[in-house]
Amino acid sequence: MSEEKKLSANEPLKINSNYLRGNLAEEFADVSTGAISADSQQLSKFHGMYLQDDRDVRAGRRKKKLEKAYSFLIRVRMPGGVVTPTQWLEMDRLSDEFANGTLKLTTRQAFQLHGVIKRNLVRTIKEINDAALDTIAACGDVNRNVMCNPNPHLSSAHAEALKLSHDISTHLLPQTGAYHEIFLDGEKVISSEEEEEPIYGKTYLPRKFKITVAVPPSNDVDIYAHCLSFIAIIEDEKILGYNVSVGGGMGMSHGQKDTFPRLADVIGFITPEKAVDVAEKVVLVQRDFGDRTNRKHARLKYTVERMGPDGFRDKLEEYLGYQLEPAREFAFDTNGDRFGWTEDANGNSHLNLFIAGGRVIDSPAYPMKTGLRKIAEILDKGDFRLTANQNLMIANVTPKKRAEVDALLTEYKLMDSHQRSALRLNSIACVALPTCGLALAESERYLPDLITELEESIEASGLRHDAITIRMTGCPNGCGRPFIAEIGFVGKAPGKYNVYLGGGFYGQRLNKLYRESVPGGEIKALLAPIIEDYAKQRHDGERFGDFVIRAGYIKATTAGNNFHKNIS
Ligand code: SRM
Ligand code: SF4
Repeated sequence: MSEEKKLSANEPLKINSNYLRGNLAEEFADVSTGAISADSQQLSKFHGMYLQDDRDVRAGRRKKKLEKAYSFLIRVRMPGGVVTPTQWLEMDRLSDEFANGTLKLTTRQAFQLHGVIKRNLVRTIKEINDAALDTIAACGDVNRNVMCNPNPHLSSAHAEALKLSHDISTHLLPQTGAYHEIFLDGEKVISSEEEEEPIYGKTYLPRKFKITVAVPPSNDVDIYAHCLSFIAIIEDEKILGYNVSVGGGMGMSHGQKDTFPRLADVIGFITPEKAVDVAEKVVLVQRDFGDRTNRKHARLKYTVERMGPDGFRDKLEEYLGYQLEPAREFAFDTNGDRFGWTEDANGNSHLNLFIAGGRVIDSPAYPMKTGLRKIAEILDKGDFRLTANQNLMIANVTPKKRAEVDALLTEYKLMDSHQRSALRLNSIACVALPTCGLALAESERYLPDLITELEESIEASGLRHDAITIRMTGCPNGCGRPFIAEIGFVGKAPGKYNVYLGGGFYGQRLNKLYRESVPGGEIKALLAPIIEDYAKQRHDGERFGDFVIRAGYIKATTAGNNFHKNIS
């Protein structure tokens, strides 16, 4: 990195923040405005919140010369996405008392509350902590929520993988007392001399950092889209160790060629006891070599791209003081969720429920939120597990409780959503409007309707039960990981989307731009002939993403690291 280049504005802000305190406490206490200053907006992210405003009412309020309708998004850190029924009930309560009455299950297995006004912010965070959850490092230039495959019935290896996600998350937590001090009445640290951030230092990371732990054959956590991943290598239900992958990421900006989505590279294998150390050292390499001059170029994926995967591994090994072993063989078969009930060898049952857009909400026709609350109320054991596809698993239901849960599922119509097409069950939509300040177009509020339109072609072509991954985001930041979907829509302007085709079914290949700025109303006409062609011409078992390449709708991506990554 050239030394003459000016550091990005966030760098001095972090240094001068007294370990992420800044003026946050004072500004949260000031109720004369619903907002906080630009600097505080940056710092508050490290503590798991974003200032937003309701974009649906922005223009109306501007006309009336009113302040924007400000509120906060709060994101909860919960490694592997697992919470107890009691914690679910608490989040449900908080969503009604302090937020907009909905719970958002994110693409990274976390809860989000939207619409928390400043006056209630500190109290909400405190009550989240009372439920033994927290929002530390859920956002900001640090390691975020560590993801993990949520299927406890897959094998006993799962528990070990989940434990690793917890261990990594804990190890990489910022050490500053700022969070406790600001939100939990923690004791004030008088001098910052007393504090230290042994891993991050005063400037934390150049940018956000994301880790996943995958248990093949499921790639539900989408390892290729993340900075660092650990892929469990399993023999006889035992984890022998992990393949390590680095340098994935989705975000790009329209028209800026030096920003791009990138698939992670598998760089080696390690035994289980080394995983936390490897996570730390990858973070340290990024801390020291990531680009701190340009936030649009500061993610680990650009560091790996610049050094090359081999160069990055060499540097990592220097930091580790030992070498990675050659990567071991592994195979993924999907990045989606498997829906419905499954039973494990102990007789416990696990239910994976489809939650459109991850939004837990009651509607008169579909009282989902109430139904889930009722289930949480009767569960003595078991847990709620958020999946990386914005869905929900109710896990470890004992045989004693199964009939009661089934009755509630029927009463609250919770299984109805499974009667939909496999296309819908494999969909992801990011939040976008009205809360996301970066959205260029609708996503969560639009994708369900678009899928209804596409389902006409799907049904007519006999593809109702054929899974095709379909993902939409309101802008190219890629929060729904659209660039690895077989069909991806990325907001370009209000009502207009770039349409991408040809991603790999298990997230192993980037898709390619098929058509630019397509009005939403024209998408069905654009895709229906391709869907019909696929139904007629596909080879046995051929995936939609593979078909569109073979049939010549798009050219195969050959650049960079973009192709099939399973080691064979
Ligand atoms: Fe994201 C920013 C929502 C997963 C890439 N993301 C945002 C913000 C906070 C907008 C902002 O900065 O003002 C969005 C808040 C919207 C709202 O109202 O809730 C937002 N991101 C989300 C969530 C809630 C989408 C969802 O519908 O589930 C996901 C929360 C995950 C979590 O629990 O931590 C979410 N974001 C992702 C992912 C997917 C992933 O990590 O698996 C990505 C792509 C992977 C990656 O990081 O490359 C992603 N979000 C971004 C980016 C682009 C980063 C980049 O490298 O360029 C931004 C913008 C930024 O950071 O400047 C962003
Ligand atoms: Fe907002 Fe864009 Fe992320 Fe969607 S992809 S939530 S529009 S930042």
